[in-house]
Amino acid sequence: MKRFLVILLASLMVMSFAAPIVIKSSDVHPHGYPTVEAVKMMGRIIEVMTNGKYKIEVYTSGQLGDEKETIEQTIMNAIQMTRVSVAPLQMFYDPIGVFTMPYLFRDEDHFWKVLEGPIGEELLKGVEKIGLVGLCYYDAGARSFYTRRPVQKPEDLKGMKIRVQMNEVMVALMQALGATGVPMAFAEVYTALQTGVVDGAENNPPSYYTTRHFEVAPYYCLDAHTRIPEILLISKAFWDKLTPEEKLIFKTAAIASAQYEKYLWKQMELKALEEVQKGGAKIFQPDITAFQKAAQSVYDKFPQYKDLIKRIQEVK
Ligand code: GTR
Repeated sequence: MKRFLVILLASLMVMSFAAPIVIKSSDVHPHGYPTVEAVKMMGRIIEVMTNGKYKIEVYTSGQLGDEKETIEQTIMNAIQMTRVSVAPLQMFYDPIGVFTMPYLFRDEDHFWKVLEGPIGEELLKGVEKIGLVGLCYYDAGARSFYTRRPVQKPEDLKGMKIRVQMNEVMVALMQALGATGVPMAFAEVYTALQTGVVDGAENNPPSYYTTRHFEVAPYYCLDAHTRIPEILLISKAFWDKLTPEEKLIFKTAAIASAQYEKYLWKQMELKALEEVQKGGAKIFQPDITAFQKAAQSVYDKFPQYKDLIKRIQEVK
């Protein structure tokens, strides 16, 4: 009995005093942004449920690099997690690029039915081929143009240089609209807009607001051309070392964090639209069908997505 107690006490001490295994997680956004807060919340759940064995440290505002770089670091397990847009992930795993097609989803409800249904699951699973495990998707609303000069219809974009994410579909979309897509890291966009290296960019209201891009590109045309989800990725090399029970804890915590992110997102979206207007931005609600028509030719350029697109459209 005494021996048993000694062993029990000794193992309890190991559990509570062993240094936690630190999981480095990257995000290009600052503290307070929904994706960042969601990953922190996931970390708290994991810490409690594993008795402090794991601890997630979120490195914000692109401290660890841009999205392409942090995807590479996560594949190599130099960092363990990264939260990115699926747009730059297309370079590594092409099928997921289907989610960057313009006007792919009928509305928000359709978007979540696809992401949380078999197609979303299949593409999350697909990233295992490149050494990553997809934990969950996060909301990123819809992306729209913001420019230094007003844009109200597709023709207004003609000849403009528009910063895009590192993604082929976005470059093709700009071409279809008569503009030139300039792929560039997120952190460089403010200066590029300020100095006129680009005439505009495109993003959702929370990103437009927190980056303060509205100060240098004050015309926001809500054409909602894409609905590109965020994705939370963990290194497969790290994942494979977890026990089945730990994997379940991580997955459950990720799903909980996704629910939390969706809730934070809704609040942030409203706040962002209010704040950018207070800061001088002019919001324009265009005739979306004109943009939709102009974007149509992008579909011929990506025949590899034909089957997936058909399946996505069939989701009711
Ligand atoms: C944001 C997204 C980021 C990043 C950024 C960009 O909406 O949350 O992950 O992809 O857009 O445009 O680079």
